[in-house]
Amino acid sequence: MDRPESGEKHHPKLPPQGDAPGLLEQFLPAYDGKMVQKRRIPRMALVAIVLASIAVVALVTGLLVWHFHFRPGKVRKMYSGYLTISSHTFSDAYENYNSTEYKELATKVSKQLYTSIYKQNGWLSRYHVVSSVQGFSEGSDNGIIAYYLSEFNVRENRLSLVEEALDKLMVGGETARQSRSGIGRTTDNSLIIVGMTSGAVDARLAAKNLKRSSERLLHAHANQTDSFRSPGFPESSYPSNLYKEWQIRADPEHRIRLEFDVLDLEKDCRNDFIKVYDSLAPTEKQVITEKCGIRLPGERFIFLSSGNVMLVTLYTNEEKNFPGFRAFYSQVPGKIKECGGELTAGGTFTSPGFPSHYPPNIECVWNIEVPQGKHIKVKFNKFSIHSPEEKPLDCPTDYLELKYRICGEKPPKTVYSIKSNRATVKFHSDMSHVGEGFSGEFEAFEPADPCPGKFQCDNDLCVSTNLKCDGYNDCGDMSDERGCSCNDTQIKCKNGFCKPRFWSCDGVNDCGDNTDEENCGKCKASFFTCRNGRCIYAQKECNGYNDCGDGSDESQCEKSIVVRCSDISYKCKNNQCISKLNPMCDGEKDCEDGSDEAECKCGIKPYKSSRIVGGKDSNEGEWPWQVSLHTKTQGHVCGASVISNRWLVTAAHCVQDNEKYRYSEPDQWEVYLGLHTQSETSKATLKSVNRIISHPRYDRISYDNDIALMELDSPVTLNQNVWPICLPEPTHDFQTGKAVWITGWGKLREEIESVAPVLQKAEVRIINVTVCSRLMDDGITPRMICAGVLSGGIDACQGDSGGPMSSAEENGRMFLAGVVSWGDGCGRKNRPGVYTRVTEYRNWIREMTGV
Ligand SMILES: *[C@@H]1O[C@H](CO)[C@@H](O)[C@H](O)[C@H]1NC(C)=O
Ligand SMILES: *[C@@H]1O[C@H](CO)[C@@H](O)[C@H](O)[C@H]1NC(C)=O
Ligand SMILES: *[C@@H]1O[C@H](CO)[C@@H](O)[C@H](O)[C@H]1NC(C)=O
Ligand SMILES: *[C@@H]1O[C@H](CO)[C@@H](O)[C@H](O)[C@H]1NC(C)=O
Ligand SMILES: [Ca+2]
Repeated sequence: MDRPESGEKHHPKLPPQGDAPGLLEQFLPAYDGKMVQKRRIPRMALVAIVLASIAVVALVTGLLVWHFHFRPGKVRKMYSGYLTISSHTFSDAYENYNSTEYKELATKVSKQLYTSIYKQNGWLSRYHVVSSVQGFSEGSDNGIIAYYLSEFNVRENRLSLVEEALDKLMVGGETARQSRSGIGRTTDNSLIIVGMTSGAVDARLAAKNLKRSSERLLHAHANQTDSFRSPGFPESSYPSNLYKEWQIRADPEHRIRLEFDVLDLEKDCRNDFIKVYDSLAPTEKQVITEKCGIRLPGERFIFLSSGNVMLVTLYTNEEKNFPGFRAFYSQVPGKIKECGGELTAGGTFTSPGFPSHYPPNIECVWNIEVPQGKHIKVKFNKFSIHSPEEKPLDCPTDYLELKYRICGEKPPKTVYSIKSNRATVKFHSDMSHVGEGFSGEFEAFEPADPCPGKFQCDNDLCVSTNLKCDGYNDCGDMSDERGCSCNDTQIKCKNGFCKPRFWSCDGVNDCGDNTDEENCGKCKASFFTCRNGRCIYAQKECNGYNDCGDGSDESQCEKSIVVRCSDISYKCKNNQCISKLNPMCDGEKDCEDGSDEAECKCGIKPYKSSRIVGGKDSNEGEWPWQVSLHTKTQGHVCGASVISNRWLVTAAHCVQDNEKYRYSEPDQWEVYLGLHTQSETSKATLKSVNRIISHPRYDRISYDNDIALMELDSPVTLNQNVWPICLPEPTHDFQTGKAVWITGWGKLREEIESVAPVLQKAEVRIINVTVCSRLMDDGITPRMICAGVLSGGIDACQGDSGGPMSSAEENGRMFLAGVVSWGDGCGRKNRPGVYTRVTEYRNWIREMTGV
């Protein structure tokens, strides 16, 4: 049998950190706009007034009664936006909120906002509470842009009137910065306001119990990256009920580049979230993005502003606090080189700023021309353009215009062909909500033979002919899987598709018509299938009683209740067993003693990916538990996983002696932690091995118990590139059909030349054990787990023996589901890979290492 191959890369890089900027409580300048006018009252009128007063009191009393009983409640609403002021010239003093200039202008702006804008409209002045200035920035023509925040206390039934009135105030909308329509223009020394925008602020921010604080960062720098982080990060979780702002500025004619390397917030965006604005004020109209949860492998959280300011906010609620985030910012030139141009012959083009998210408010035009007589084909390897949920197809906000507007998410390798030798491609983004952008390739093709030597999909993609009828949707539109006759490694779906046999009975409907999931020994509908094969009424699942006999009906519940212990129920430190599926480190305290969440400093990718490379290469720092095991004479030979600062898990077959090499001896090995590219070992942490513990029952013939432990000679410092993966408890269930990741450089002892320079990754799916065993000639023991590659071409990836099979659980945390052992790994699509089932060795690992 072949040794398996698997691959994932990982390589961290820490950007330079700037000084943490000072924090200050921000006080809203209180401005009472109501002018008190004194008037002399003639004596004679007094009597009348007293009488009238009595009437008024009676009336008011009546009104108050009405008010308390019938009057609709008031709601606090915040609006914000900016004013463009042409009568002042920007200077650095306006950046410092302590300066006299700042304070004077801020007072003036708040005052004038009330007197010459809100007061012009009765609804607005009636409900206005206070307005404040959030900051100033450079406007065009030496002017100043003032960002404001206004609070209104509005009767509920008047909300729409206030909103309407505010909308009418808008001058110039998006183009307010250039607008000359002149509101509030006066002749005295008041400000000349030439433009205004206004929009609602996220209603959650109006919540009253928030601790509000803001941090005004100094300027971003051109060749320097500065950072900021959520309060307490990384030592402790962020506080509850927080609302915090960070203002970022850059020089005029520059943009701000913002990158989150760590983001670990509560999963539910209604509770905790960050927002990034293309403004200094938190107006919904200029939200670039809203994020919560965990940054997933390969997700790029890099954003660009349209102008020279940006605002980042963090909102948290009372419950469930998580580590938070860290972000880096710098300034980049305003002109983006990837925006438009003349393209000829063939090549690539990307959305502006790619691989950052594209900035708001930008338009780019490319003119493509290929030789006369040929046509143009554009293939997108990445396509993600924001489209509003309510109108996903019209692309009213952001779009790429080829033959027509396209937006939304398209699968990799989406192709558009243009029946002409010229094309104009236009990209447009509006003022809010951005996407990851696109990366496209274009080429000329002969209209008569669009796919020389290859199979042409219905969607115009060309794929290698041996991908036809292999059960994988290589075209993206299934056209390579139609009209096939299946061979004996495949199952024939009723709808005509062929699928690899190993996808049957894994709970995932691969055929599309469920053929592959029929006859799998499942109980009928309305019954629950126990792990021991018994069928019980579905209502008996999660009722607190062990109806199956093996506990499986009480082991996968959403809520945790204390149950009788069984082999498959999770046991807390206090020996109570609970009914929840995989409760360990899922972010919720399930055991009364909290032991399920006690040791969870594992399995997150704590840090940044600074270099984005296409295809199957990993990003740096994506798999910080991945280890490269070198021997002194052969270089890289096996993978391993970090499980603590002292211990690694690898495969037993990596540490067996043969005629030539003494792999079982610690002094043969060099351990590289935090390595990304094999040629850059100098950037990784090098350790020696103190001790190797191979599993005593490892079987060289069957590869049973293919697991070993390595102790480092000294503890490694955990950092963004070196971080332990979580070990699953024996009761942890990695369900059949679940997608997991394998990683490695793919070099095998036997084939030294085949090493992949950059850590590779591949998504694989867990295969039904019974099915796998049948396919692998009964070579599968209960201590093994099979997985097959999910997608990709023939050479999707290669892996290393001993490397991790990483499974992202509920809250994004990674668990070590398997150790790459044998089989075809992900090198070939039509054979499964076999992995050591780590849950079987949890107690052994604890005994040997204390981890
Ligand atoms: C503003 O004043 C406060 C208090 O006097 C001080 O702590 C802070 O550093 C000042 N900030 C700037 C940017 O000058
Ligand atoms: C930044 O670096 C580039 C090239 O390294 C250099 O040309 C430029 O002058 C630098 N800018 C600043 C502000 O130091
Ligand atoms: C069955 O078909 C697949 C996909 O075309 C191919 O890779 C495999 O080699 C075939 N197997 C046999 C036994 O012919
Ligand atoms: C695996 O497949 C067998 C039949 O091939 C079926 O009895 C069993 O329930 C399946 N297991 C799972 C976990 O789906
Ligand atoms: Ca838990």
